[in-house]
Amino acid sequence: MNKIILITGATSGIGLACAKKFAGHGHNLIITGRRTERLEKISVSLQQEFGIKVKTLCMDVRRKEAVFSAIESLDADWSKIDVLINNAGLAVGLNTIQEGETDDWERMIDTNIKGLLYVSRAVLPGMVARKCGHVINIGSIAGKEVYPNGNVYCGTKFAVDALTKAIRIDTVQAGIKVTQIAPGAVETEFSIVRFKGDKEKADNVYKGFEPLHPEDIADSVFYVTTLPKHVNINDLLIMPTAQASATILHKEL
Ligand code: NDP
Ligand code: 8X3
Repeated sequence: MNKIILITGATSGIGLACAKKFAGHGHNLIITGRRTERLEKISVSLQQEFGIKVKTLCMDVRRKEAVFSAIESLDADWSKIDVLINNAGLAVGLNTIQEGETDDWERMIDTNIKGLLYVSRAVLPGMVARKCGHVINIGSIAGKEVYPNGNVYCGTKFAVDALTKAIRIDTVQAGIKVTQIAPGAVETEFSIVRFKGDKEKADNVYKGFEPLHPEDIADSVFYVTTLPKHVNINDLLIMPTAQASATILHKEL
C-alpha cells in the first residue's frame, strides 16, 4: 500500500537518503527543508526516477507559525500522513559551556527540540484521530552519552530521547507507533555545519575509519515501518563498527 511519508530535513544526509529509500518502495513523500532550490530539484528527480508523488514544503522548523500553516495547507490527498520522520537537526560549534556561543545554543535548541515539537504537534492530531501513524525521531549517540564539548547538542538529543518516550506514552491509546533511531557517526553535511563551513575540520572527523553512510540509517528507518501492526521498535542505537562509544573510535591513520 502506498503511504504518505513526511520527512523533515530532506535536502541532505539522512533525510535525503530516507526520501530515496521510501520513494524506491513506491511511497509518496512530503519533503521539507529550508533550501528551496535543492528541495525542488530533489522533488523532480524522485518523481522522475520512481514515479511517485512528491509535495515540497519549504519551511524552517524553528518558525512555529510557518510549520503550522504549512501542515494545515495540505489538502485531503496529502494530509493523511502515515509516517513522520523528525530528522531536521544540527550541531553548531564544539566548545566548553564556559566558552560557548549562546547563538549556537539557541539554534540547536530551537531546531532539535522546539522544531521537532512543532512538527509533531501539527501532525499528531490527524494520526490520533485516524488511530494510525508512526513517528520516527532521529536521535543520536549524543542523546545516550555526554561527550567533551558536546554539552548543548547532547542536551538536545537527550531531549529527543525523552520526547520520543513522551510521545509514545501520550499516544499509546490511539495505537500510534513511536520510534527513536539513534546513530553514531554518519558522514553527511553534519560536521560541515558543526564546524561552520570548515571542510577540512569536517573531513578529519571521518578519517581513518568507515563511518556510517546515510543510506545505512535510511535502511533502518524503512525497516521499522515494515513491521506488523502489533510490533513497534522503541529505540535503535546504530554505530559504525569502528565506534565503540561516543568517544572511543578505532582509527587507522
Ligand atoms: P545534514 O546536515 O546533512 O542534514 C540536516 C538536514 O536538516 C538538512 O536537510 C537541513 O535542511 C535540515 N535542517 C537543519 N536545520 C533546519 C531547520 N531549522 N529547518 C528545517 N530543516 C532544517 O545532517 P544529517 O543528515 O547528519 O542530520 C540529520 C539528523 O541526524 C539530525 O537531527 C542530526 O542531529 C542527526 N544525527 C546525525 C549524525 C551524524 O553523525 N551525521 C549522528 C546522529 C544523529 P536545510 O538546510 O535545507 O534546511
Ligand atoms: C551526531 C553524532 O557523535 O557527533 O549526533 O554527536 S556525534
